[in-house]
Amino acid sequence: MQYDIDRLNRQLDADGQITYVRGPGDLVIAEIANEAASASVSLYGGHVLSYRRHEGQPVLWLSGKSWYEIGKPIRGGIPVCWPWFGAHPTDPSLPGHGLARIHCWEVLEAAAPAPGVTVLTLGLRNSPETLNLWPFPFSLRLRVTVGSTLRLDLTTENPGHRAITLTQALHTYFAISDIARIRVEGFDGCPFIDTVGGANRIGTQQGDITFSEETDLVLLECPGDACVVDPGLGRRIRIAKEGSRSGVVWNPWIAKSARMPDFGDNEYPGMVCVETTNAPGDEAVIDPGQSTTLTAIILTDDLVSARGD
Ligand code: TA6
Repeated sequence: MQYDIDRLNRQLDADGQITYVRGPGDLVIAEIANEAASASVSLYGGHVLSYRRHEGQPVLWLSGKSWYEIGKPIRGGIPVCWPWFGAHPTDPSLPGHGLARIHCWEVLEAAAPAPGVTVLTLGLRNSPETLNLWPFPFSLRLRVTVGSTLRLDLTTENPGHRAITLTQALHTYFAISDIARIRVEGFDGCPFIDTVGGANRIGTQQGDITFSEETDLVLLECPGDACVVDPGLGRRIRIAKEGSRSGVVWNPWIAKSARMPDFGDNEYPGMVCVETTNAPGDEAVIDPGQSTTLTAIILTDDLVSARGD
């Protein structure tokens, strides 16, 4: 897709709160800044790359080794995994985590509805290329709301005559102080599938999730909020959601990091994924003419507790 940056900056700048620039790999990036926060969004992949409140620290993690190349996913930020999560259920030759994050999205709308709030809406529709990957017509919209919180609404409309079944994720990479010092709250008592090494071991989460090795958990029956508690950075990151009863918590640790060319060998301590999903077992089914929305709301607040954690 060719972008007319001058037109974008003239017509879709949200009253001057969005500037479109050419970034790494010549990808077009929407740089968002208002009185509350700043963010950046790659039009390739519909991919939120960064977010921070002015008084806060960066919330999202990006690999220093990420690709910025059409056809390859960006490593970090908030990849849009759609219309399947993980490997394709029947054809392993198809792109992992679906097609949305490796296609160029168009800018549908840009608005500044209130002080300290900027809304950027991106769209992706079926094309001959997507139909080769996934044989269904679709209209996908990602609404990114940047303010004192970061909100993503991923809406799929089914314009076709057949029901469609999605697995999907807002695959958020959070910036943390040290994977060995943080914990993830919100999944106590939830059934999980441990997918490390393809074992797919079933279990039930006991208490908070902490990390001492590669961790790759698909958690089910978890409609509530999750929270990354980071004593090192003195903050909590809360992840609220709508349209999801599942989640994924992932850190590649040492060996898997070394196997990923777009992930630095020593980067794993500084990130954790807490993903807002419709994972397998929590699929979204959309009847003809209907739509479904997956929402993630990210809030940060300072860590103040009697325990001093
Ligand atoms: O969400 C966890 C996961 O499915 C991991 O298994 C790991 O593969 C990660 O996603 C990253 O996948 P990617 O295709 O972006 O390398």
